[in-house]
Amino acid sequence: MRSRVAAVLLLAGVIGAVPALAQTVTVEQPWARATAPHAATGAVYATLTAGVADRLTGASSPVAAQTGVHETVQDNGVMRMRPVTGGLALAAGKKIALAPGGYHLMMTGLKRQLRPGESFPLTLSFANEPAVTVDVTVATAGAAAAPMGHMHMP
Ligand SMILES: [Cu+2]
Repeated sequence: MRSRVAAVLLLAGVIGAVPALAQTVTVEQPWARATAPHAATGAVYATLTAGVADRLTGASSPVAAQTGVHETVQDNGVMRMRPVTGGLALAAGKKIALAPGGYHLMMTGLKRQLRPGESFPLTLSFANEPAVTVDVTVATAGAAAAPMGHMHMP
């Protein structure tokens, strides 16, 4: 931590302004499942890679009152969701998948229906670096992965 602070101060001296903390997280293929009319909740999935160890602490979107980090766990054979307390750990350089059946961003208090093909903004917050806003693509209600049109083939 101390060396990071020193580096920031040094940089500030060099360019004469306080720089923003470095952005190292990339967010790939953010998508959500379509919802039924008047549904109160929705889930967002994506693949996150952080350049340095960090934590995904939460998110926000204009389409929902609240968004939190959740995980789906097996509890005596029953699938349950629970909040990830303290945020989701992101190891440096490792891809972390938020996907159906595992980690996801849970939107509660949905303000409108999410329809297939549309998109909406979502801002992800991290413990150690600036928030990132992405465009979330809405897939069909039963989709298991991101819509094909938005796949980034290597
Ligand atoms: Cu959930």
